[in-house]
Amino acid sequence: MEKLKLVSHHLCPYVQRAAIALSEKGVPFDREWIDLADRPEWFKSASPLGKVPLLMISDDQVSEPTALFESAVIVEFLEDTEPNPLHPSDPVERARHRAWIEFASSVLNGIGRLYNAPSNDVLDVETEKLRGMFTRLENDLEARSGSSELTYFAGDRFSLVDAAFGPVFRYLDTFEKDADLHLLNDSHKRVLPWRNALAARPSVKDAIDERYPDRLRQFLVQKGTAISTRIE
Ligand SMILES: N[C@@H](CCC(=O)N[C@@H](CS)C(=O)NCC(=O)O)C(=O)O
Repeated sequence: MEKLKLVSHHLCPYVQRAAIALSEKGVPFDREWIDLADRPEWFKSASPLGKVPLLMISDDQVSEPTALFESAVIVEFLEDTEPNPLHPSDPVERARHRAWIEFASSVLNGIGRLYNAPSNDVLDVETEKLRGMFTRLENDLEARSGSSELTYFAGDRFSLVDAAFGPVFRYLDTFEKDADLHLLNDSHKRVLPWRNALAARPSVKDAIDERYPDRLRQFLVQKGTAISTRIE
């Protein structure tokens, strides 16, 4: 039988996407955590871009495992091979979901720029840009849902868009609690309950270990950037 191993880093949101998809599909998998600051040789040869996640697929004990790289490719592979679809069946809807997953990646890039901001002025600019992105998301949710409630991005059914945004919203917990930095406000009427629903979803909770909040806090403190000075 095929064995799957997800090569992971404790803070990586793209690793979390793959872990969430595996868990939602009920697929058993092992994890191997690596230190990106001290990459093992086997990882350097297995990962063409030097990045996590990797999904290692072993058919038997004899041949070398196949290493899939890029989270989007990994989750699409799981869609192709495993039960419990996380994409809609309608092609237009499916394409729209893929586009919002790209949007989630752009938000992650914005989060990277935010925590790397060297000064408070740049931090303010990046904060405003991210608020604008969450407002764009809010407007899309509002346009699609009308007066009905959406639990997840597409309603009651958990999708890969949710797997992409669960790790995005997780950053906000630390930004709010440790740096008093708020990217969402009361105008995000649909984004806020969606964020709460994702935080309560077992697959999203289990995508990290219990030391994640401390590790992220430590990572932000060690950055030595504007956000570091906001964390005591
Ligand atoms: N497009 C990639 C992004 C993955 C990525 O950026 N991984 C980061 C950690 S979150 C990484 O491995 N960085 C190491 C590096 O860039 O050298 C994906 O979706 O898998």
